[in-house]
Amino acid sequence: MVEKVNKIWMDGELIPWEEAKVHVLTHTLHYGLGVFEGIRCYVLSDGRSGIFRLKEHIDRLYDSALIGEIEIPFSREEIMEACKETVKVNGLKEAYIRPIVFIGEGAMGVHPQDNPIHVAIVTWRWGAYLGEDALKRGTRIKTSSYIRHHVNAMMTKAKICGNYVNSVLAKREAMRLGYDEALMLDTEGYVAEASGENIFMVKDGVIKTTPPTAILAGITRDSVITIARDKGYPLVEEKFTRDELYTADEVFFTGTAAEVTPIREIDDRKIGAGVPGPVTRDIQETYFRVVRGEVEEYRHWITYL
Ligand code: PPE
Repeated sequence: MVEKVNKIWMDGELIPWEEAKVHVLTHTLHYGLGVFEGIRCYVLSDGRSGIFRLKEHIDRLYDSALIGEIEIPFSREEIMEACKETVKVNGLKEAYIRPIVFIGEGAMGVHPQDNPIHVAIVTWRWGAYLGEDALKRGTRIKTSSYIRHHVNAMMTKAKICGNYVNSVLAKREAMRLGYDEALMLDTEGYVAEASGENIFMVKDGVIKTTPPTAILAGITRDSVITIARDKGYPLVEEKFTRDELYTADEVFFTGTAAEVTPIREIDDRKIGAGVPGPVTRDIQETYFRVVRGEVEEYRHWITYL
């Protein structure tokens, strides 16, 4: 359950949590065309709070809106300021920030005509996405019976609300079968991503991640690619299959919510020694130092509250 906070930003105003409601004829509720983001704000090691890669998330929100032909009635600066304001007004030092842009009530039918565009920003405390234990010991995943979207069926570069029906179905199936997360393949059968995370593998010292074609181009994915390359690890963006993952030395997830989560088992096969490997641990440890503002060279990724 999301822990309630005092205020939600809606259409330019901070309003009480209980009043942030929508009409049942909200177009997005019926047809799924809306766009959103997921951003984290961390307590930094100097005691201040900082939002990680706020600009990149807001830029992606606008890209998603462009892909979905939704015109956001606020400037990027206004939305960034509103994200900061919403965390502050709720007295949160650490938070998950969820901006959502949706089409309101007016016309029905798949053509949204000139229905109003609404923007809301919600903040709450959100701990480890796949659990604290998963961060330390690794998570267990299963190849899904659902495949990820074909690139011309859904726009995979956009974080569109309706895209997530596929994620919900896959996640439910994986959990019902006793796993923590779903590994999703693309329409050609190659590894794509998970219901809410990108995936990386390590084999013989080389890091591989899926090319950003049929996946959401994760901002954590980008941070990890940058960190890994700066550390001197060879890294390629290349297609790979599920059996290549089975025989990898290490596999891990990246995501704003999931951060860097090691994967210890895929389809009941242990990955490597069945515990987080040295490359995963190195990157995870650095990632947590980076988001807490401890690494000078990446401090420009942080927006101080
Ligand atoms: N793929 C998908 C499908 C996805 O939803 C996410 C984020 C990622 C990759 C990683 O992207 P990034 O956060 O930019 O590194 N998933 C968000 C929503 C999770 C949810 O359950 O809600 C998130 O991590 O915030």
